Amino acid sequence: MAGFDKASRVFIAGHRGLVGSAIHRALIAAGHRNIITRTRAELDLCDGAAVDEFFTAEKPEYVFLAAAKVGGIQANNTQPAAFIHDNLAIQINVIDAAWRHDAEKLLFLGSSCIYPKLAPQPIREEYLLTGELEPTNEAYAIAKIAGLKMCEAYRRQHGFNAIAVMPTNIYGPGDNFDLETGHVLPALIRKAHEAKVSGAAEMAVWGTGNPRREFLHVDDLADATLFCMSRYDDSIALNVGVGDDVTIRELVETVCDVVGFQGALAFDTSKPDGTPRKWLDVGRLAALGWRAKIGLRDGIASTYEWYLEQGGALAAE
Ligand code: GFB
Repeated sequence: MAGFDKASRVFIAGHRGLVGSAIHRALIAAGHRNIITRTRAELDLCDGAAVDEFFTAEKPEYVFLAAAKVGGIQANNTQPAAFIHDNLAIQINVIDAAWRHDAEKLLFLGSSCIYPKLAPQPIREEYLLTGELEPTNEAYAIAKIAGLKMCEAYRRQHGFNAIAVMPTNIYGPGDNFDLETGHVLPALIRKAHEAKVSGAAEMAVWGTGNPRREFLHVDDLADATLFCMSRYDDSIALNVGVGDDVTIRELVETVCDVVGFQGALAFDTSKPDGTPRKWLDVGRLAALGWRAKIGLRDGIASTYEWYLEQGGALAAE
């Protein structure tokens, strides 16, 4: 077997999502010639029989499992059944089919929210399952933990080369700018832009502004996933982050500066803060030779540019 190279048959599950589309761009940029994709209309990953048929026909050698039901704090908090159901179904169908149809390797994407709510900071990989989860995203976290454990179990029982990475909060082109279901960074870009355009005196920010979050540009994450697909073959799910975090207040100040909104900030404390902090220890991946390259301010500026290119608020529809 030649290993993961430009001729490998690579399936990106979820190639239209934020992460999957970045992996798609990165694979094309790296010269991959055999990339297999399916839209949701072509292949429903929650449908086990359809997934099996797809693997029988296409026999992918390398699988990036980037398909997931994701959302911000509000979506997670209000749709727990959909988050646990869809994520478990996708994971069971894709991981199992990849193993049964003799894929060489699968990369699964976890998330930093699967660590305990009050984990010591920065969060090391071994803190997984050492405490209570954050209630606002418990259903999503349980599904993602099951995915990691499935990779571990298939490696142990079947010798299947399934690896996992745990990205911190991701943002970038292709993000969801919907104010109800999206994450904080795209929501703040949209709010600051709309406040500037309408001449509003203030913009609303959820929670107290005190929680701390770490933000990783999705192109950095895609680069890390290609790096791991080429060079990492172990059962420990690797943290992927930038090694640095900011408060939500600091984040919104940078966003307002980039966008050019100079009005006031109105913190709405009827909205949840979520986990107080989730700052990843990225020492393991750094020791293997990978580091994030895109700074937060530059990443926000290019994401804002992308948002404007999509027609501003229309990008959210
Ligand atoms: O990004 P976010 O929705 O999710 O919110 P989490 C992060 C923080 O930003 C919270 C605050 O403290 C929010 O209250 N925030 C301030 C806002 N203004 C806004 C706003 O306009 N919109 C949003 N969405 N937040 C998610 C998990 O947690 O992180 C998911 O629910 C997932 O499971 C994701 O893992 C990475 O960082 O709190």
